[in-house]
Amino acid sequence: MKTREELISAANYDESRVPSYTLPSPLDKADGSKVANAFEWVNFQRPRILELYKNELYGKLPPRPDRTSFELLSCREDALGGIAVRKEYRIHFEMNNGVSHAIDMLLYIPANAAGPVPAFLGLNFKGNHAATPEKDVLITGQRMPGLDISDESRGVQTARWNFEETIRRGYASATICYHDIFPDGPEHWDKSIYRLFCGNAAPASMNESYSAISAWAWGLSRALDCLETEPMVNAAKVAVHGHSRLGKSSLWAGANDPRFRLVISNDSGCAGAALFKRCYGENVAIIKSRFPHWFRDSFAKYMENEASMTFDQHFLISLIAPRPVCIASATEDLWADPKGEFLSGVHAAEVYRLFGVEGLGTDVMPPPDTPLTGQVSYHLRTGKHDQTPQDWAHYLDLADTYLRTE
Ligand code: GTR
Repeated sequence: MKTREELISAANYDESRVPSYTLPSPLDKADGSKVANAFEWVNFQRPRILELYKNELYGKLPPRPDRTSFELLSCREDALGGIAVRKEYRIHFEMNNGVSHAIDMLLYIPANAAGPVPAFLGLNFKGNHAATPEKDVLITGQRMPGLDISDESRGVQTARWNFEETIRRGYASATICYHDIFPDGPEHWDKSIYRLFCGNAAPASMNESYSAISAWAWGLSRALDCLETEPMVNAAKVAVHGHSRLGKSSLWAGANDPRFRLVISNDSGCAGAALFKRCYGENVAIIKSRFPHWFRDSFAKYMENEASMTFDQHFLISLIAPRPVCIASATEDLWADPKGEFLSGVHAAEVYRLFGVEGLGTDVMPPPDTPLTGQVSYHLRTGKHDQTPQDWAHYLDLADTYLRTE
C-alpha cells in the first residue's frame, strides 16, 4: 500500500487517464431483472440500496435518543439590522442511562413574515458565532480540541452563510456547528453524540458500524425535529445544504430523512456527489486514509479498488428521488471532480423518471455560471472550493420553485 502522500501526489487530473468503467444501474435487482415502477423502487429497491450504503460506506444512523427537548436560549427581534428575528435553541438529548448531550442551533427568521416560512438548514465548520456578523451569538464548537473559539473567530465565515440575502428573499436559515455533533477527528468518538448510546465513553471501535458522516446526518434530522416545533418556520419546506464534507453529510441526511424537501450538495466531491469509478481528483484510498472516521471501516476494501464497487454515487442521488436535489461544483475545485459530480446527477435520471420526473434533461455539462434548473439541478460556478453568494443565489432560486409550492 502506498503512503498517504504518495496517494495524494498520484491523484489523477487528466481526463484521458480516467479508467474505463461500466456504471451499475440503481434499477438492477439482485435477481438480474430491473425495477419496473415507482412502487417497486419505494418499497423494495430503495430500502435495499439504503442498506447497501449503510453496510458499505457511511454506516448506520444511531436511533433517536430516549428524550429530546428544545430550550430557547435567546430571542432578538431586531437582528441583522432589524430584518430578522434571531433565536438560539439548545437541543438537549437525554438517555435512560444518565448520559446527556446538547447542541446549539442558531436560527434567523424574516422579521416581516406573515406566517411560517420555508427554511435552509446546514452545518457549519467553525461555530455558529463564525457564521454570522453579529457579535453576541453564543460561541460553539468547544468540543473540538484546537478550534479557534476566540473573539477573533467571530464572523469569519459570514460570506459563506449569506444570512441577510436569505432573509430578504423570505427564508429562515438555521445552522449548527458540526463539531458539536461529532468533533471532526478519528480520536473523538468519546466526545461525539455516540456517547449517548454507549453509557458515556464511545469507543473508536464503533467505526466498525458507524461514522462521523452518519452522526452529522443524524444531527441534521434532530435539528429538523427542533424546527418542527418552531411556529415561525414551515418545517415541511426545509432545504438541507452543506459544503464539502458537510455536502456529503447533507446528501446522506437527505437520503435517510424524507422530510428534507430539497437537498443541496455544494462541492461535495469524493464520497459526496462525485462518481468514485472515475478516480479523478480525490479517490477512496486518499479519503479513507486521511479521514477514516468519516466512513465505516468496511469502506476500506475499496481503496485502490473502485472497480469492484457494485454501486456508485448516482445511487446516493437516486435515494433522494423524486425530491429536488441540487449538485453544485466549482471550476477550480478539481479535487472534487466537477464532471464526476455532474455525471451522478445525469445517471440518477432513470430513477427520477420512474416518478414521471425529468432528471437533468441532458448529459452535456453546462458551461460555468449557467445553472441547469430542474428537479435535478446542476451548477458549475467559476472559482474555488467554497460556498459563495453566487451559489446561494442559485439555491434561493431553486427554493422559490420548490419550497413555495404545494
Ligand atoms: C478535504 C477532503 C474533501 C473535502 C474537504 C472539505 O480535505 O479531501 O473530501 O471534504 O476536505 O470538507 O473541506
